[in-house]
Amino acid sequence: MDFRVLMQERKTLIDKALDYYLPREEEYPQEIHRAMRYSVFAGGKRIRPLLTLLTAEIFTPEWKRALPAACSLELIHTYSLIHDDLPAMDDDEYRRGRLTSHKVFGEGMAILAGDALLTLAFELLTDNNKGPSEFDSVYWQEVPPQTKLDVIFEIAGAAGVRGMIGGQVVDLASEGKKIDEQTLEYIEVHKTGALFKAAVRTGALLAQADKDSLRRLTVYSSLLGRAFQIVDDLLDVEGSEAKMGKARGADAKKEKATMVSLCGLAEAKSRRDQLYSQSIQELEYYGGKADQLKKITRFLLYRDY
Ligand code: GRG
Repeated sequence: MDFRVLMQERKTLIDKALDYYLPREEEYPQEIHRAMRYSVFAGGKRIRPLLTLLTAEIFTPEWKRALPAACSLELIHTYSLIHDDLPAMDDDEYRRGRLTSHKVFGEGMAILAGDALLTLAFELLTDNNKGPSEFDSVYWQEVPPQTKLDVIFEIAGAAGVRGMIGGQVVDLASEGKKIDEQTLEYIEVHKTGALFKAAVRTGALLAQADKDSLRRLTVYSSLLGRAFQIVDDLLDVEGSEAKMGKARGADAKKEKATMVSLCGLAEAKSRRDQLYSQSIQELEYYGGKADQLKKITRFLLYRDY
């Protein structure tokens, strides 16, 4: 199947599942449910859940079992963006071309919406709800309990202080300071890379991949996470403003240390290229079965938005 058609199909499935898992807007207290849905359905690319599904697809036709876990990663990602935009952190007014959560709902509600998305993610991962929906009955109940525990451990670690939060802490502490490349790498590997790694490993765990595959895919996703962050830095200098829905130059304005500001544009691109080919090499072992994962890797690292 054509890559773009497949991506759209998977994205539609992810959106339907997210809609099912999130509380209805009409449910009391409505304000928090509106805030949660406002940010989850704000035009995100769904990269992390797509990576989970495409990784599982290498190993099993039962890849839909990975859907609840894939969605939990998108909920955690959305929470991190809501909190990152707050005045106490990056203080951003716009994201994806729309007002940020605290600008629409107020700071208190934005904090709570982030908290609620994070906790809902773990509710999803532990849920044994035997409801009538395909999203309850098919996709999660058949996963062995030990695998569920492994996935919960994986995702909690990636979201926590040894993962994304750790990266955000060092990022916050580095504001306004000159940082070296090692510190920048720590920030990137943890702040951005941890969820990427968890997304891929979660797909592999749920598909019962063996230890060698887990090791190979851990290397692949670490390289992808690092390259993704470099691309994020490149887009802030050369991305399409129309497609990104935001102005370029935010990093320079905030005097943020990025791979571009530290090494220059040409070197940042050369590192992206190197990381790309190394990451693809890790997937060669799977031949055609990893074609879609290879294509999304190329798309993510060579896009202009
Ligand atoms: C507040 C605990 C806490 C953590 C925040 C991820 C993060 C940590 C902050 C986001 C800051 C940022 C812009 C990082 C660069 C890489 C990144 C995560 C970009 C956004 O991810 P995409 O492109 O976003 O997947 P969409 O909009 O497609 O969902």
